[in-house]
Amino acid sequence: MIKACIFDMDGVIVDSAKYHYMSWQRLSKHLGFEFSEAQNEMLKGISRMNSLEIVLENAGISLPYEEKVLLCEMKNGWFNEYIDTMTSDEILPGVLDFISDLKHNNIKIALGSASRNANKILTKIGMLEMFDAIVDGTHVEKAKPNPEVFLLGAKLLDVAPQHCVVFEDAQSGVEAAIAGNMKCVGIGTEDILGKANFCISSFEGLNFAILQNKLKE
Ligand code: B16
Ligand code: MG
Repeated sequence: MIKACIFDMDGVIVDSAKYHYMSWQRLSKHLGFEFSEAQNEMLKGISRMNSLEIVLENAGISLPYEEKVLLCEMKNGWFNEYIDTMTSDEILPGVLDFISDLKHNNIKIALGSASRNANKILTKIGMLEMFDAIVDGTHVEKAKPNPEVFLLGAKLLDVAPQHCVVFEDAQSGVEAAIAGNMKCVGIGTEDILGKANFCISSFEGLNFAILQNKLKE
């Protein structure tokens, strides 16, 4: 029985991944190397510092922690310049209709994101007030695939994990949902998100009745 839905943010509610990509690219250029879209794929759902470590490792660079903190701040400054321009136009297709249908069915909703900028992004796109609970990178210590972010969301909603469905676009997020004993819908393709209960390419056409049926299959 589904009582709550927990949404990842980047790649599920809004495509902020393109701004992360532009910011990592700018940082790579600053450091004197190239950064490809394929490399950016590997950073989905990964925390800021862990992302930087992957970027540096790919370039064969090793730096002391203090310098990495400064680089994270630089990347985040650029990322914030980009997200300052965001509007509700950037909400991904079908998201608002699906959330509205969940609310009509008395399903609670939470955000479960690794981003420390989630509050600002949700404010920019006008969705901050829609969630019954918001858990982001400022509330948790352990990054996905650890289930902490989703378990805290379920706790704040006062719903047992087995009655929660997580919506995720990153492999680490799907693994986190499973580790938390929750159902999971992958936003993307099965080759990457195959561990999810099922995958969709977007929320367009999805409603609570279809969700329930698909999870019973
Ligand atoms: P920030 P999600 C994640 O958001 C992004 O997918 C990932 O690329 C980013 O590095 C991470 O948030 C941290 O973001 O730098 O804003 O704290 O998919 O978990 O909503
Ligand atoms: Mg994501």
